[in-house]
Amino acid sequence: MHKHKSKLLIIEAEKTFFSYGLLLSALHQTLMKFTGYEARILLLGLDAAGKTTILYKLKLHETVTTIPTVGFNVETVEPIRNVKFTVWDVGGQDKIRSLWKYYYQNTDGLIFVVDSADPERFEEARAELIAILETDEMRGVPFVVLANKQDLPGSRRPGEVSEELGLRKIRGHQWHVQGCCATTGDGLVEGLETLTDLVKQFKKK
Ligand SMILES: Nc1nc2c(ncn2[C@@H]2O[C@H](COP(=O)(O)OP(=O)(O)O)[C@@H](O)[C@H]2O)c(=O)[nH]1
Ligand SMILES: [Mg+2]
Repeated sequence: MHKHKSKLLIIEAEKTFFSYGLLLSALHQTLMKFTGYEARILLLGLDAAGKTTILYKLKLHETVTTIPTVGFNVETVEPIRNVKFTVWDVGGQDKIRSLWKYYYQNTDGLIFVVDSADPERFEEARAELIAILETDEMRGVPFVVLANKQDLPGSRRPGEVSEELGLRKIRGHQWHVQGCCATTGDGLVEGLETLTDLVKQFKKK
């Protein structure tokens, strides 16, 4: 009986290791599609949406440089040469909003993370996303909304998150909604893959 149990445990551990390895190699393959040119990706969302968890899950934290700017922390990550992710919390920071423009420049793609289990903040998230997309520097930039925390009971499905954010009314940007769970990694590579394709189309223009 005991023997049986420990064997199960090992199989379980291997499975976790295996899928984690797969996640990282899939991420690497996705990012490698960018080689040959520079790609600048913004990873934004309200506080507690799951941005830092995503960086850790994708093992992007090892290269994080935190730039403490007056009022907000900017994290910059370069997982492979010439591919740069810049991360900060958006929301309720009107006084420092003018500083963000500097980071918006030359952006090729946006990942906007939403906590799908917190519908009370959908409206705030929607307003922030619209404000970001409306700045001149972000004109035409494609984006992927990560409808995060799909594992939590009561979390809204990607379609509903899309509806609440009014994505269909947004003009001039290619977009996609991807359900995900940052703690397990489910959906993260799929979301990045879609963004990669959208960015490549955008850059061709
Ligand atoms: N259940 C669940 N919790 C999550 C998920 N992603 C993030 N969290 C939790 O949500 C909280 C905020 O996450 P964090 O990454 O710090 O958000 P940030 O402020 O956007 O960087 C933390 O307690 C995370 O563990 C998820 O997919 N599922
Ligand atoms: Mg964070």
